[in-house]
Amino acid sequence: MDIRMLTADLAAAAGYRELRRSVHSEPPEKALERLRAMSTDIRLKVLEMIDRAGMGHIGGDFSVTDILVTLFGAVLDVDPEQPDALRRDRFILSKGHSAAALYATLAHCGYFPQSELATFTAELSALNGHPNRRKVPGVETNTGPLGHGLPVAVGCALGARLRDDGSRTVVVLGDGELQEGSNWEAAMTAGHQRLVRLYAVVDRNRLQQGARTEETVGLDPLADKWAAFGWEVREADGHDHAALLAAFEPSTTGRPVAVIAHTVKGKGVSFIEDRAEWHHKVPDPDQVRAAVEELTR
Ligand SMILES: Cc1ncc(C[n+]2csc(CCOP(=O)(O)OP(=O)(O)O)c2C)c(N)n1
Ligand SMILES: [Mg+2]
Repeated sequence: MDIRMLTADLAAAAGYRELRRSVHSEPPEKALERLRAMSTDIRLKVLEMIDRAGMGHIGGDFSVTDILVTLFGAVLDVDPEQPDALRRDRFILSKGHSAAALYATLAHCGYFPQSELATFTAELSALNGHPNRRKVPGVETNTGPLGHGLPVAVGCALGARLRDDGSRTVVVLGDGELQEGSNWEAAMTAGHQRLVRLYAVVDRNRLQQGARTEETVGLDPLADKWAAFGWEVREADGHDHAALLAAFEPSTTGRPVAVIAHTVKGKGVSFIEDRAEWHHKVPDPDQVRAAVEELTR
């Protein structure tokens, strides 16, 4: 099976503008169906990119896919044709190692041609292993060194407050990433400043590189930690688009919102799911075929 043909077909079936329109005009079930189709498309693209490049972080990519799809498919107020418009929601993928999932999502939405995805990590490609704001439209800040996305997002949210333009800032963090102390300094500032339009999403897959978070530096009770730093905390199934949509409703407490998205690292392919070694293992050709079969079943 040629997965390139397959992903192109799926992308055509769930075009970005159509998807965005449907969120507002179609019955919720129909819109959710489209988001689910977009998630399948993104996972197939990621698989294709990593297969071609021979490198990548498939576990974290599949973990965060449904979060990215919900955000870009239905939540963020952004215009791929004007990625630098002053009034726009800001999105930061702090766990920058999941760049392939971000690139596939941005391309799906029309930030750049889907054909570019084939260059992932190639020499001179804009699509490096970690996102670069100077090279990729839609990337707000460079990420990769973990622990920097939330501090930058707090700055974006303070800027939006000064502009008073109503825009939101959304940052996605890995759970292992939360072991970086810089996050808690930023969280404390956001809570103190009551940055009500700031959302921090934790991709809570309970795995980091090579091990479980709770066996490395434990994070639980994670909701209590965010609450203690002055955040409104919401918990959601990070693979349920409807639950994620609800989690991005405006704050009801005048506080920044922490969304703890309970996820499965490698979600969608059974032999990749919840296994530490699939943090950055690359599937062999038989595994690629098996993964495509499972994702399109
Ligand atoms: C400051 C820093 N230290 C170490 C790394 C290497 N590294 C890349 S991904 C990763 C694990 C991250 O785990 P988590 O945040 O839980 O991400 P996910 O499970 O979603 O892949 C590590 C240690 C890094 N990128 N930056
Ligand atoms: Mg993790």
